[in-house]
Amino acid sequence: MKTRAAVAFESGKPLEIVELDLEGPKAGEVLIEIKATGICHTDDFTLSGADPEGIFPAVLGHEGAGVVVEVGPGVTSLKVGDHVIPLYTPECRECYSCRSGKTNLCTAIRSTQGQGLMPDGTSRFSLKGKPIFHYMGCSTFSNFTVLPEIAVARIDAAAAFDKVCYVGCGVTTGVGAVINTAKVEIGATAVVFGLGGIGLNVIQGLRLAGADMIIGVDLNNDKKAWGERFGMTHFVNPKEIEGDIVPHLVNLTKRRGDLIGGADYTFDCTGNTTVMRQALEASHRGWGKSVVIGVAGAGQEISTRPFQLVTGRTWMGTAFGGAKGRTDVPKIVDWYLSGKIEIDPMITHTLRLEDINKGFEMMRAGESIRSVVVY
Ligand code: NAD
Ligand code: AHE
Ligand code: ZN
Repeated sequence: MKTRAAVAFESGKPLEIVELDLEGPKAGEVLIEIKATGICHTDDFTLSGADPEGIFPAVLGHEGAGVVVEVGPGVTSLKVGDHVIPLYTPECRECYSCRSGKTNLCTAIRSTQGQGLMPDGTSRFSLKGKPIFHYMGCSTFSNFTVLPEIAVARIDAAAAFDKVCYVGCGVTTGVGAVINTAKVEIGATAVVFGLGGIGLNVIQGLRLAGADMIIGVDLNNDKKAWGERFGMTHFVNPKEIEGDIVPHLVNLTKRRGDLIGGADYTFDCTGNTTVMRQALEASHRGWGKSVVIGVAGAGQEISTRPFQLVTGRTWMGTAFGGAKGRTDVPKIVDWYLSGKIEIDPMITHTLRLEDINKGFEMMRAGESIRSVVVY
């Protein structure tokens, strides 16, 4: 069949809208009509050429929602007409990692996924007979895409595609980082660095978990109102304070009777390795947990004095908010439907596929929180 897609032919170049050939689903796979897709900073990261796994030409996009239109042989858990969210972190429930119960990082198809291929080692997309690569196993910047059954979550059909597509990455990553990874408790203090599409979801996750003090840090003052909208209690622009940001935050989080200060939890949502260090060092001696969410480019490394860890801070990271996709994504969609979490106000722009490059530009300029493309 044919599918309209925004293709990344080369790193650093705008996406091009073309009609691709798409092979139907093979055994264990499903064909999905994507109805809407968000644009995440990670799509731009890969497009920029900074992703060690970046491979071109490819159909990017990993934050989608749609409908199953065909199932391949052997598919048992999905049927035509199901409303679904593609999962860049699948959940096979059979691999060693899934069975461990200790992680959401299913390993069943990770190696082919990282090579832009389906589990059988081939691509379903092509143009004039030449293969076009998949991306993060999802390729939601195509109107139709093929996914393995284990990488698809069935969701409530009452949920609007142009809103819950955001659960495919940003919402789950931010809220999940708080609940699944950091396991924040009622009354905690927290600092969130970077108030974009991920950071604001960390903030609403902290509100949901009952944190007392939620400090947002961003270089863009426009993000103050955004953070407050979802539960942020204090805002810091590092460019507008005297001196170093770390002692400033440590002092701000000092509670009565505490001689040293520091946040119980900190989250990096920038991908900047200097910020990651600041986040660790702003967490409390003895018990502070600092969660790396941001994705840093090829060759970049983090550093700190080991003493920071010797004195009881924990540096940790999270992918997809520690969520087990087929189990947790339907629940997060239900939280949205019941009003437990918000999505609509964060979707600042809704675009047609032809305008997808404008969505990237607005994200780079800090003008959008989430742009969603509808097909
Ligand atoms: P975004 O562009 O919407 O937001 C980034 C925010 O960080 C912006 O508000 C920007 O002003 C702010 N910022 C940039 N540099 C800063 C600095 N030095 N100090 C303070 N604030 C700064 O991006 P997003 O979609 O929210 O994604 C954020 C990061 O999370 C990206 O690196 C993305 O690749 C990553 N990500 C990771 C996962 C995961 O599973 N770990 C999932 C989704 C996204
Ligand atoms: N491919 C990159 C890393 C990119 C990365 O860290 N991806 C996150 C999801 S970001 C979503 O917006 C992730 O899930 N990672 C776990 C995994 O298995 O890919 C690199 O550095 O090679
Ligand atoms: Zn993402």
